[in-house]
Amino acid sequence: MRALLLLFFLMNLDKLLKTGHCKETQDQILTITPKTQKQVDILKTISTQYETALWQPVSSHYIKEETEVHLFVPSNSSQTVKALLQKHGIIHTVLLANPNELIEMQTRNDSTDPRSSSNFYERYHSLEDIYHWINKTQQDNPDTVKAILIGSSYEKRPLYVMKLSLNNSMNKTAMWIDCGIHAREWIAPAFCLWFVQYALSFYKVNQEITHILDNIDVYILPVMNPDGYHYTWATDRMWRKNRSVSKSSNCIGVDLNRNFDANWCTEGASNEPCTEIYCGAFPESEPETRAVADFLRSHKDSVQLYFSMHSYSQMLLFPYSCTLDEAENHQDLLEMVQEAAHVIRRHYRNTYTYGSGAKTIYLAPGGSDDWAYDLGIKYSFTFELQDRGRYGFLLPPSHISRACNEALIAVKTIALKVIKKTEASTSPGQTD
Ligand code: 0X9
Ligand code: ZN
Repeated sequence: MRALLLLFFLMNLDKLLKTGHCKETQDQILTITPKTQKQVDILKTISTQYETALWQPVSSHYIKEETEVHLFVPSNSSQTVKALLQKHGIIHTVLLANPNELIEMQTRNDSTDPRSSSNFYERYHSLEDIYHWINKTQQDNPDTVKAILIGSSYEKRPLYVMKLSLNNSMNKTAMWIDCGIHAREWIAPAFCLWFVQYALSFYKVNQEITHILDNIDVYILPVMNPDGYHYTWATDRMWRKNRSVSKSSNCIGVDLNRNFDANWCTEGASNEPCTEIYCGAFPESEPETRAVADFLRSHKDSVQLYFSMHSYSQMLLFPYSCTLDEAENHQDLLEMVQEAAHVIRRHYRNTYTYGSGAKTIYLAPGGSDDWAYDLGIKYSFTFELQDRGRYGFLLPPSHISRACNEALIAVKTIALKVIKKTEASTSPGQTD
């Protein structure tokens, strides 16, 4: 009988581990708040020497006392990591006990023909589906939507910018929105799709978007880091950087938001290819960065407003992130994000913090928003969308609609303010 029981146990061990009835063997996200410098150092060691992925902050450089750390711990390092934490008296709680279920939930719905479904925009989509959607959106709206190929990624995937031009009036200025610089921040590409759909459906219906689109053309890059995004669907949901191969190391990927030419690779970035904030070999070394920078350089006379969409932590940021110095129009930018945050609070009862990047989160040089600002796009913003750390990067599809609507209302608020400010001084726009 005993032998039979043992046999049954062994036969089902694999199932038991996978279903999580044995908790220790599941992937988990832990919340840890280090209380002393010693605990900070131990956490830095754990997050760099053991198989884990930092969710918050993005790199061990930023770990400090009394500040919450979110750490993804895969099942195979769970015991070791927890033993180390315990040994050093570091208290942890489990933020997410079931990340694999959430990941499954996020990808499950991408059925063979998701484009026909009514809630297409309330789901996450694979890169292939997003390419298909770009194409279809252009075909369905030949007079108003144009897909412009601005370059290709390291692995030679196309980078398409969608130009929305709803009104043919002359001398229009433009705004730019990019999504998905960081691969694992899936809510960002979902926002770009949401925005396009909203603009096309509510032009001449909603007064605010009509006024915006009557005055501004919109350039939208739905996935700035297609290689990384594809990799998060195929191999590693936690991947952040692009997928370029380094000449000097076996580690893969450059943080595209450290690769722009804005105090490149100074404090807050790293020249070590194995870190999450690797700045690359030189500014604009990455084809994705180069394509965006080239496009914006050649459209800088018309583009007046720049948005870059990220997650998570609910923040509305503006330059600078690469220095503690204030931007020349700091007060204007502050008023804009302040009003946007108020509007979000009023409509959605949700709290967004705001301010210049360096003072609100951390010094982070080489970012697209700072670079765009220095190019002359004086209204430049980075949004960190939902949530504040309940699900982190694994925001369930049921939250997409709220997350996108609140970001949308913030974009609209800022765009309307920019139109007001620049009404008197519009310059001729480009034709492409
Ligand atoms: O660190 C970043 O690149 C952004 N945060 S994230 O968690 N999405 O990685 C913040 C970017 C703020 N702007 C600049 N650093 N320029
Ligand atoms: Zn990001």
